[in-house]
Amino acid sequence: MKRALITGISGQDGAWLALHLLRHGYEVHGSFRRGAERTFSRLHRLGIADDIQYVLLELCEATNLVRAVDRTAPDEVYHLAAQSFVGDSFEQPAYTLDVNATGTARLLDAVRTVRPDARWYQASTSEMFGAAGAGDTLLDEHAPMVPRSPYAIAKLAAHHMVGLHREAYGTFAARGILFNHESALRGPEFVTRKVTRAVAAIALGHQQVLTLGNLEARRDWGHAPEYVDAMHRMLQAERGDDFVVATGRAESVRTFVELAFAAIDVSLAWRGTGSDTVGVEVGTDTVRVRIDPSLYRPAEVGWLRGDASKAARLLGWRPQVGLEELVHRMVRADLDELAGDLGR
Ligand code: NAP
Ligand code: F7E
Repeated sequence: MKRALITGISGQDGAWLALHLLRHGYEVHGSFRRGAERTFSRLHRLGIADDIQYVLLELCEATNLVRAVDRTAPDEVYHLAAQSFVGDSFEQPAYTLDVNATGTARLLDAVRTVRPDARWYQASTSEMFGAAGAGDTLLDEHAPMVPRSPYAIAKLAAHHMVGLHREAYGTFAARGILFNHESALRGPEFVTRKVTRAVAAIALGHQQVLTLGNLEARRDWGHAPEYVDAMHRMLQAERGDDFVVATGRAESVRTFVELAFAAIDVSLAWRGTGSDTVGVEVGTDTVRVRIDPSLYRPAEVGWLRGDASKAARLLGWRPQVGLEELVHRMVRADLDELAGDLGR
């Protein structure tokens, strides 16, 4: 039986990956940190909270990392833990660097010291491409990296540090450059879940309007459970390598919003421009979407679209669930969750 250590088990990907590895017969150890989300609601929702062995792990502290790796003795380390919200990284740049970049360096060193043969998965990100995505450039593993946020800069530093361990110490290290992936377990601060929750609340009459930032940003949104499968495949390959994981289709936040409202049979008509834009429910005069410029980012990544043909060729990985289906599932799940909460 293989043993996996997943850092960040309480997050969206941690939960989906734990489910995937349990189904593949793994002994799964999941890290959590003191004082954070202790109920593991996502793991409970997937019905696997009692199947995980938990280990305390804080990336900002070095010695506890050595103990965590020693106690869990993993064959595979999936390093997912991070300050993952780009917006907050502008408010907390040094903290984000500490957790995402220095924290990764600390954990790499702990693994090299205690468990040098363990395989490493690095949660790298399309945000590292940043400005290079402009003009609908199709981004693959060789595209330039021009980060535009403290989050992306920290992740790029970690990406390089993992590459260095591969080269300098012969570590089996895979770097997954994952584009945005979403699900009903997505954190509510990210735009997709913010939209689908609000749309569900509007459908149930508990919210009137959804307030957003930049509607024009385009993202390549995929289905999270498929993306954790790609992570696993990367660590079963013959050697550690880099892979873009994406759908190849980018749509705007505006389009995502339209699809979400369509899932509750509401059509939107857009009026105004820039921060004066409003989305009005067709057939009524009710404003359903408005803009709050305070939600604009100090520097924005306008366009990200990925080319996952290497993952298809070498890992046999291909995206399955399309955007319309993804949005529909997320709205449906939020309707169920909200209706359940109201029933309690
Ligand atoms: P998430 O839901 O925000 O989960 C992040 C996890 O990291 C949580 O378990 C969190 O614990 C933990 N964590 C945060 N700070 C920590 C610290 N100082 N020490 C230890 N643990 C800490 O993120 P996700 O969407 O699952 O993403 C997983 C990883 O993939 C992240 O590294 C993210 O940057 C990267 N990524 C995500 C996407 C995407 O579209 N989802 C795309 C590319 C890359 P708490 O519950 O205690 O906060
Ligand atoms: O923003 C725009 C916002 O916060 C997407 C993380 O998982 O994926 C994620 O990062 C876009 C941006 O995700 C709102 O300006 C408009 O252009 O959902 P997001 P993200 O920044 O793309 C990457 C791949 C990661 O690696 C990250 O860890 O939507 N946007 N209005 C908004 N975004 C938010 N959050 N809230 C709004 O109201």
